[in-house]
Amino acid sequence: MQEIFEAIKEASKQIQDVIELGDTAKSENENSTGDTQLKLDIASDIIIEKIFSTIPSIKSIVSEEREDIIQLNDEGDYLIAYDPLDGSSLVDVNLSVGSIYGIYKNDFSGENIIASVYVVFGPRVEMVIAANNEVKLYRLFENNFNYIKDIKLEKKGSLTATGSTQMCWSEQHKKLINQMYEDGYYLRYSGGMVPDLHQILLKGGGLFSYPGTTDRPEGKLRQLFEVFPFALTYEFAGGKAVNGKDRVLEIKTNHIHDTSPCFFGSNDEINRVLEVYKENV
Ligand code: P6P
Repeated sequence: MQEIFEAIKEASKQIQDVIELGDTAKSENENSTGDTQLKLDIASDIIIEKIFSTIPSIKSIVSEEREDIIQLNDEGDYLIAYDPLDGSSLVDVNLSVGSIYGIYKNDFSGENIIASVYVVFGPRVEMVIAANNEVKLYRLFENNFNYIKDIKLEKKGSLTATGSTQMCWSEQHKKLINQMYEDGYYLRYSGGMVPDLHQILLKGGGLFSYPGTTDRPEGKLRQLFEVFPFALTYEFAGGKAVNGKDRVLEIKTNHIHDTSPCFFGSNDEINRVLEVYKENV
C-alpha cells in the first residue's frame, strides 16, 4: 500500500500547483450528484486518475466527479474511492480545501475500508494517513512530506462543526447543537469538511456533524469518498463515527454515490449524539 501513499503525495503536489493557478471557473458539467464542476475539480480528478493508472496494485477507482467505477488492473488488490478536491468553491474565498481517499479491499463498503488518506491544502499542505489502527500527520516542506506526529483524540473535546442550516435541522439536531453551545463548545465551521474535521482532530476533539435534514434526509456527504474515510480516521484516532444511531462503517452501500447522515467525534460527544437522537423530540 506504500506505493499508493506515494502516488497520493505526488498527485497532491500537482493539485497544489493547480490550486495556485486558481482557475475556479465553472465548467459546463455537473457531477453525478448534481454539483456544478469547477475546472479545478476536473483538473484534480485527471491528475489523480493519471497517477493511479500507473499503480499495478490498484484494481479500480471511484471518483466523486465520475458517474461510474473505472477499472484499472484486473490483478490489483485495492479499490480506491476519492473526492479529488472537496469544497473546491472555497478556493474563491481563499479558504482551505482538501482531497479525500478511501482504500478498500474486495468491495466498496464500510466494512471493507482498510485505510484512508486526506490532504489539506491550506496555509500549509498537510496529509493524514489512517492505517493499521494509527493516524499519522505529515507536512509538505521543500517538496517532501515529512512525518510530524501521531494523532490521538481526547475522550472529550471543545469544538463543534455542523453543516446545513438550522432551518433544515430536525428537532433532535437543534436540541443537540443548542445544548453544546450552552455547554460552552466553540463553533468552528468553514464549510469545508476536510479542514473542519482536521481542526477537530488536531485541537483535541469535539464533534463534526452533517445530519439528515428536511431537504436531504439521507444527508449530503458521500459514503465511499467522504464519510467512510473520515469514519475510519476518527476511529483509528480513538473516536467514533455514527449516523445518529449506528456505527457508520456498518451501514449498507447500495450505490457508489450514496450519502449518509454522519457524526464524527470524541467518545463523549458521540455519546451525546446517541442520547439525543434516540429521543422522540
Ligand atoms: P453546507 C463542501 O461542498 C461539502 O461537500 C463539504 O466539504 C462540507 O462539509 C459540506 O459540503 C458543507 O455543506 O450545506 O454546510 O454548505
